[in-house]
Amino acid sequence: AKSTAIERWDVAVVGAGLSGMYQLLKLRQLGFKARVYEAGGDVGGTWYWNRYPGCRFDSESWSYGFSFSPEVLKEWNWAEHFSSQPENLRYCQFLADKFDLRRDITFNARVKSASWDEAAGEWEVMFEDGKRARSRFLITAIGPLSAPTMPNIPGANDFKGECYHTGLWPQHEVTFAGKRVAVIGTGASGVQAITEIAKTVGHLTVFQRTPNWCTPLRNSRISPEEMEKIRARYDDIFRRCRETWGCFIHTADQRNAMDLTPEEREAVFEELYNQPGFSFWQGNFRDALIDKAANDEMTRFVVKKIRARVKDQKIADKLIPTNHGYGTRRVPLESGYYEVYNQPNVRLVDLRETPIERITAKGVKTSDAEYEFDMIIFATGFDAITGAFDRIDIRGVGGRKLKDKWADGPHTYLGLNIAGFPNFLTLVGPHNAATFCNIPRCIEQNVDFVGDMLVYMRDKGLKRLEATAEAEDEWTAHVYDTGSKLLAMQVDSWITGVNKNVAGRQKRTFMAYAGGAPKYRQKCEEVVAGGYEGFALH
Ligand code: NA7
Repeated sequence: AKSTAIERWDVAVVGAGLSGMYQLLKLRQLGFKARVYEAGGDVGGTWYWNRYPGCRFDSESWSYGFSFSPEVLKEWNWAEHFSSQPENLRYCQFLADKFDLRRDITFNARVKSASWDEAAGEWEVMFEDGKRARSRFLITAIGPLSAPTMPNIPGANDFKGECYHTGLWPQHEVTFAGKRVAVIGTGASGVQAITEIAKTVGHLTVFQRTPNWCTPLRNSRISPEEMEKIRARYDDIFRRCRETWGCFIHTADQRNAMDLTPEEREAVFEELYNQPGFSFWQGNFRDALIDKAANDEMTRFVVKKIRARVKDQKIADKLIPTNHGYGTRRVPLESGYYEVYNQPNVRLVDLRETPIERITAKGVKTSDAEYEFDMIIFATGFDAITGAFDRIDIRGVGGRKLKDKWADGPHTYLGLNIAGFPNFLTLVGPHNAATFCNIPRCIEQNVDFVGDMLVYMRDKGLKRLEATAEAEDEWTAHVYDTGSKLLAMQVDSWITGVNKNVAGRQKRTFMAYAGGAPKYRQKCEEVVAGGYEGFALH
């Protein structure tokens, strides 16, 4: 180690994305000595790393921004209903400037390990450069989708041309004109990137392993006059977000799909399909993601839309998912995605028919052909939700590794703490409502909860918090119960914890919380009212 000086804090926070930034501000306001450690070179988290072309919100911008500061709501103007990554990053930087956050953030500090020192009642955090810090509390603000994964394809490092992962996109400008470009992966990132790249690319080849069900984003610009109208409605907007399951502005239609006549149902689908954002997914019939017959109807409607938009029906066949129904995986929102495949300079390679055998120095070799490229883009996603935890060697009481504890899937209390890991708080952690959320809405709730809890402990002279094993078992069982009815539980996805590129992630578990944010919030309020019920406080 270069330096032996150990920094000491009341609270260390890992990550300076939206959750880490708000947590820092809150801790500062409450009078705690806090430090944030961030692996990147600036604030922004997701919006710092995911600079790929086409990256933008799928949440309505004005429902996504933080609600805690009337000043921010007054000063910040959104330019589009679904804001793009450069603007989102500027928003994060605006927050950092406004609240002078950077003075308490250490950048380019990637945490390597964190271990609980029972004798001292402290966490010791070690960074990749050997530096160390100690704090009474350790808060992770490391995001649910922040550990990018490369495909487990032989030769993935052999390619000699330009090569990028969407989640680790470089700072420099990347151009596509006149180039032969490959995109591997068709999740939410791939769909956004493909659509944007297709506008300027020389020739594009998309390697698709599993097609996803995509519905239109329907983005538009916000004029200054419209922004003023939105600003006047902020109270209503955030109130609405607090009432809905995922804190989006969309509420499920309270009818069951099969109670309507086919014509009535079709009219509802048509109307939702023509509305922006997650309307079709989150605003659909209440049983559409639970009841197979209802889901089949919804799915059939989207098939029809895809077929109408793609000229060559053989290509449409490949773009239509066959192994899962609409909305049972995270729905990519698109702005002309299906039409991309009508372009003469775009080719779709179906990896179910012709799997990739290897990446070569010049391109990609499938079972039936060798393709040459100037650029390969990996839109292959993340080791979701627990992946960012697994990449840090986290050790609790008795040196127990968190990764081992979670080998069969996460076990947590409220998705915020883990038995055996005292004074460790996991914002937006697994089994937290924030995993299925218009995320800043849930971040605000998480951060406020944690802030209140630390103040409660300080006021009472308490120094150690830890979920009881019973509370954790009960919460974990409840989480699985909330997921049990979802058709999504029968599908491989990052929601069910399956990632074919990561060892130990082949079996389905459940990473999210499906009880909805209102129910989660209510549970947290009950916990507080009960004197932090379920936590052992000393
Ligand atoms: P996703 O949604 O996990 O998508 C990753 C995509 O990459 C998906 O289509 C995968 O196919 C594909 N993939 C992964 N590994 C391979 C290999 N080895 N070969 C071929 N194709 C592969 O990640 P995104 O970044 O798009 O989105 C993540 C979230 O970020 C998103 O849900 C939003 O909430 C924001 P598969 O389906 O596994 O067959």
